[in-house]
Amino acid sequence: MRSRRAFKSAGALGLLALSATACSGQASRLGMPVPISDQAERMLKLWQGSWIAALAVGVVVWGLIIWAVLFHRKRSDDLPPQVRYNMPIEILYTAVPFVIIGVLFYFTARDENYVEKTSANPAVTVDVTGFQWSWQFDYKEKDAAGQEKTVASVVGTPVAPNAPTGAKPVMTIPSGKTIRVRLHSNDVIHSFWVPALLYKKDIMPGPKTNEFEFTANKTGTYEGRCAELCGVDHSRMLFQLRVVTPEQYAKFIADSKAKAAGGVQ
Ligand SMILES: [Cu+2]
Repeated sequence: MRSRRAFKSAGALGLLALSATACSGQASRLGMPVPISDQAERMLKLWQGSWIAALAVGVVVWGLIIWAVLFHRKRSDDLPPQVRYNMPIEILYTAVPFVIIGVLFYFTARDENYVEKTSANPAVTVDVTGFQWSWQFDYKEKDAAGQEKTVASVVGTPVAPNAPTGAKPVMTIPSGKTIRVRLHSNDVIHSFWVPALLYKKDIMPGPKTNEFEFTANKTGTYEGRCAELCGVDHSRMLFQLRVVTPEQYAKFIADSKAKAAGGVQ
């Protein structure tokens, strides 16, 4: 009787802990930052879904362990009934892991296809070049002849993490538009990482140009960094992603064009 009561209160405590976690937004993201793009939101859902699946498996396993501990303790020196080969149970615990893997695989493949999808005509194309040890952002536009040209360019220098605002190179992009990022390197492998995008991708030197697209849905300034140890000043390879309204972005490009035109004279 006493053990049954202990079992019940342990269960109630577990439920309480679970619901307390679900109430706060930070905890419900399970360690992930606030997502700022459509793709990041999808990835957060995959992450949360995987945790729910893992927790469900955990609850069954913990329940079985607690049940065995409470109700099948050693009570005498008699050997318990000796059984072997319970076919239904053996089939069950062979089949169930396959079902779990199948479900996780399905959602992972579905969301990976969504996140890695590229479109024929992205609204903005940025050539991102990682170099030892900073970043260059080149904004590309097609002219009337369909020829690509650079309409704005930002080149950074290595900075300390506590550098004053403005020291880090800034990648400016409009919200609500499809952004194509093309990754280039002339020296070693770097990795483009903005935690708020819940995404990072390696930058390969040589002919391979990695690409990805995203649509930001929250304006603001977000930290970015290199996520591939690329040399002595790797930790100073910092930048910022600034998501602005389409009007502010148009002004940013117009200002850069005006500046470039002024420089030619
Ligand atoms: Cu790097």
